[in-house]
Amino acid sequence: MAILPILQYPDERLHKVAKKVESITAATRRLIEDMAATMYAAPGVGLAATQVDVHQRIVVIDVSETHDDLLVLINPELIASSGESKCEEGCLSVPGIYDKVQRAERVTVRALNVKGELFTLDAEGLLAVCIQHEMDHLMGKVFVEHLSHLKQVRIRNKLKKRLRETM
Ligand code: GNR
Ligand code: NI
Repeated sequence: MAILPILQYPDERLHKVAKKVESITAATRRLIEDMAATMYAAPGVGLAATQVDVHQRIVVIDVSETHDDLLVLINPELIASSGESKCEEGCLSVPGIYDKVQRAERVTVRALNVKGELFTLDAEGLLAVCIQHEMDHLMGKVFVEHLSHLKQVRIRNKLKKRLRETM
């Protein structure tokens, strides 16, 4: 298992749109293992392949406190959503920035698991937020893009400044 480097906003590659996984191969399974290791090491509750510069529709999530409930979503599709909730979000690609984002309260997602089996999942709470956050990544969208333009400019400047200071 390997810990993969996570792209940091603003990086153009975070805006690439991921492609559907056509077949789940040994390389796919390896990537998923590495993504899980990277998420747990960060630590984070989710990671989209986009964040590790792989532009395929693959997501790993674990919102359990014990870090032993890995959810793998391959080619996830949102088939239903309802309600509204505003929750404070953060992102491994936007370190140190937290802000509230309006999302659906409940979602139903359909995806393939690692074995290539189709399954459907109903989610609410943090899991529902996380699924929507990760599916945004697959579409090239980072959570800060849900915020006002002024906030986005401030976040970009702050991160660029921080990047300069650590060089
Ligand atoms: O670790 C993460 N925590 C989190 C908290 C609230 C809403 C979404 C998230 S996802 C984030 C990990 C990440 O960046 N996934 O893309
Ligand atoms: Ni994120």
